[in-house]
Amino acid sequence: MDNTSRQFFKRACAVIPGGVNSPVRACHNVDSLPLFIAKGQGSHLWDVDGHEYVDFVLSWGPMILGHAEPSVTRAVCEAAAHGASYGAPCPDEVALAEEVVAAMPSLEMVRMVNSGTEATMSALRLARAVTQRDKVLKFIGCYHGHADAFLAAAGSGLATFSIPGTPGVPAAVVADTLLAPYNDLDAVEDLFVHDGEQIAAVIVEPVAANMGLILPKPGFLEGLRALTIKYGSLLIFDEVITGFRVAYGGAQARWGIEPDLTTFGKIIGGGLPVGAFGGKRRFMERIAPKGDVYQAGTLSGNPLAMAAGLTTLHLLKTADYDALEARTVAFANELAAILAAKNVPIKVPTMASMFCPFFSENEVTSYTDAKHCDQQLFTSFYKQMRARGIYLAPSGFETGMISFAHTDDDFNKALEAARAVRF
Ligand code: KE4
Repeated sequence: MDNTSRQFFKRACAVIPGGVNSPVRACHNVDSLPLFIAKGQGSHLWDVDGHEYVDFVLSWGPMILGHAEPSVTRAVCEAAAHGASYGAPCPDEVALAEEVVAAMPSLEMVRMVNSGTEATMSALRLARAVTQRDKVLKFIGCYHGHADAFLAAAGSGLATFSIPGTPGVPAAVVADTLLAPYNDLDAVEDLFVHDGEQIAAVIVEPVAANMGLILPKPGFLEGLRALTIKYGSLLIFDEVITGFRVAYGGAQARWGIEPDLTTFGKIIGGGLPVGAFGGKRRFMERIAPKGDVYQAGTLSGNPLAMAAGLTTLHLLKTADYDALEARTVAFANELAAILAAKNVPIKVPTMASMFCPFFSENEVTSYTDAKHCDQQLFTSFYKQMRARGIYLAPSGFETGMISFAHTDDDFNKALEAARAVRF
């Protein structure tokens, strides 16, 4: 068993809340202890006990090229040899900003930050300043990082007001956060009819990946674009996961929709801490020091993270996303067939190189649907797959990720492990 992980976890729990630096890593949702990872290489991870795994988490998205990709590693090492951070502009932050802007027609400028949370927090502040409105509309089950305004839960009954989703968030802060079910355009229209003149922005995961993987219904994103234009609100696409994952140009390229602001994270840092938010010049030039909307960060644009992100995007620009998607679909379909043969309710939707095993009879189109999936079956599946060297996201409310480094052997090993699962 994972004795060394167990020992590390015991030590960690003495000095780190819950023994982890981000809650989902604690594996509470799957009644397991976290594995402490010693190294990653390509599509594989090794834990501190020497066990090898095929990795379908990929650090929750960033590692689309696989772990320790040689060019990315070399770029980071070379940058590190010149110093880790200057607190001053460096050439690579200009180059990375140019690459991100060039990737999406909706972008004219971006600001680098250090996480997706910072990106969405800053984008909301900008939207509120630009529109001089306070309310933000988000979708139940979508996650945009842990800034207070987004940690809202649905109020009781039919009330559209939100209540704090966690202690420490003042009710006043989420009073301006409106909630609607994902894929429910009628609910969004009702909120706009009622509050439209006060809504600064709608923020949405164009493909929801934080309640399992839920695709937008036909017309949903287009409807959000039309409503935000009609009422003078900004549309924020949170592409922290989908950016450079579902296409080089992100979900906005796949759906042909230009949001007003876009937030990024994960892939644009190549595994190092990077986030970004961007949009048209008329919006972004409101950001200090050009404009009057304050936003800052000591390590924003630091040379190491920029080198990792820039090298990653350079490699992705010529990568075959269609081939990766085809491999993902083939794997997910075979996985669904194997599990269905075990007489369990199973759906395995995909989007580009993302997949998600929902133990459900029905298609999952909202957080309510996702909550009705059988989490006990997921936990049993997770544990048996991990015991056979397959490293899945430790929650039925996360999404599986596939990299350009995954091989046929990796897929066959995962399918073989799934065949051996007993429910
Ligand atoms: P970070 O602050 O964790 O870099 O990004 C927040 C964020 C923003 N927007 C979306 C769509 C996101 O998915 C995230 C973070 N994703 C989760 C995994 N689903 C991070 C994993 C974790 O919290 O440890």
